[in-house]
Amino acid sequence: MKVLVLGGDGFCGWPCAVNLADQGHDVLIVDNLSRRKIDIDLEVESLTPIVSIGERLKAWEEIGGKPMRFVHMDIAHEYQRLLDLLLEEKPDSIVHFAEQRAAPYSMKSSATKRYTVDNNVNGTHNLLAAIVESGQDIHVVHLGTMGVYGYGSHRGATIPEGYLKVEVPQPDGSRFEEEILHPASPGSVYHMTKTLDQLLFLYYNKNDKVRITDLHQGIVWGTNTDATDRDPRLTNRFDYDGDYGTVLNRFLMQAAIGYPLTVHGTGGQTRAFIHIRDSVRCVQLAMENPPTQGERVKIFNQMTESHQVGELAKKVAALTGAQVNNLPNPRNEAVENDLIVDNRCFIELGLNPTTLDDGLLKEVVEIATRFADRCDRNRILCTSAWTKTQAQAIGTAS
Ligand code: NAD
Ligand code: USQ
Repeated sequence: MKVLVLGGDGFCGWPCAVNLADQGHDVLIVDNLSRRKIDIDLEVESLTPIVSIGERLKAWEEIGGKPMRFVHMDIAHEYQRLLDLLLEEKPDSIVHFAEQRAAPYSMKSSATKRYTVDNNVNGTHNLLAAIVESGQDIHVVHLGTMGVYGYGSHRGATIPEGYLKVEVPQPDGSRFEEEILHPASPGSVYHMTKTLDQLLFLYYNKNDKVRITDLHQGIVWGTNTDATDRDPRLTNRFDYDGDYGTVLNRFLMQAAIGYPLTVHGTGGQTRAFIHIRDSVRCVQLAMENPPTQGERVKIFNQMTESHQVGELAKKVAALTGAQVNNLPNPRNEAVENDLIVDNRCFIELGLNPTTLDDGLLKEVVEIATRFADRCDRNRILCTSAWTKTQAQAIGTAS
């Protein structure tokens, strides 16, 4: 298949693009390199040294990988170029990773809130409008988030794959059944943009029959895949800082450098997780199993297991001897939540889940240890507060 990978220079996008090329697909990466620019603005760097996109592609070809191409483009603000690209390339599928993805970054200031909404909502809408204007039948595989369902109480109910069956009571006492999009309950401006994406998909699928698969992905951990391990120049990025680092990779990296594990509050939040190797495999499975013409948006829960953050910290501490530090929570989130998730769609498509095992956890600690001298310890704490109350709690209120 010919596939455009939007955001193919990022943490999930790069190993995904490499995997699709490795599977014989014809891959064109589109990225505006905004993630690298945000690192410059924040004065942090990936813990792993990453080479430029040009060097990445050269390295991939040099080791015999099927060549990939790259187009530097901002999909949120270069509509005509995006449309022209679709008309010229006529892709079968487009995998869409190209969004600002960090909740703490989205909550830093009005400027980052507005940037996140503008970038994410415009980018997704431009893509859908361009597909319709191009007159082509292109399958969109979008990376959404488990966070659209929210992290409050689900009262022990299993979270379905996108759609919820509801019974609607009528004034005359009768009832009817309907299947609706699961109610959205975003926990940050970033997560809110993903709930807005869902409505854009619902509309363009209903009105224009655009074929869409929306992957509600959990927190991705790990760094490399078998393919990105083949040459040091293919190494994936490893975010550890308080804005972009995600919880499990942060704990593993903190353990590696002897920094007490930064558990927010009691650590009672439960989240869904998936290893980068499974993330890459899921995207491939979704792309190779598109919905049929006229089928509603396919929604998959792209996660393999759920864990409470505090329990994860204990597990990492037991494995490495790290200390655990319970810090005031900078986020406006429930003290604890339940999270039972239906992920049958991917299992039925043949996913064999990689679960949290000591070997894989140690592998991340080893990578972090190797690059420990690249870590700026001053950038580890999460300083982005959700509200004034949270800012006071963490001591950053002005
Ligand atoms: P990332 O920031 O590492 O990668 C995103 C890439 O998109 C970057 O290379 C960036 O430069 C590019 N990009 C952003 N806006 C763009 C624009 N307007 N035009 C062109 N390129 C643009 O993020 P990631 O961790 O790889 O996440 C990728 C996607 O997966 C995101 O949509 C995110 O919401 C989703 N996701 C990530 C995780 C995770 O744990 N990392 C979990 C669930 C879902
Ligand atoms: N947390 C800590 N200590 C830390 C960092 C985080 O206790 O040092 C806690 C947070 O308070 C939160 C949980 O860990 O309760 C998860 O935080 P996170 O930063 O790992 O994940 P999140 O903000 O939810 O965002 C990440 C990705 C995002 C993706 C989302 C999937 O950055 O792109 O959409 O995971 S999900 O969490 O399933 O919504």
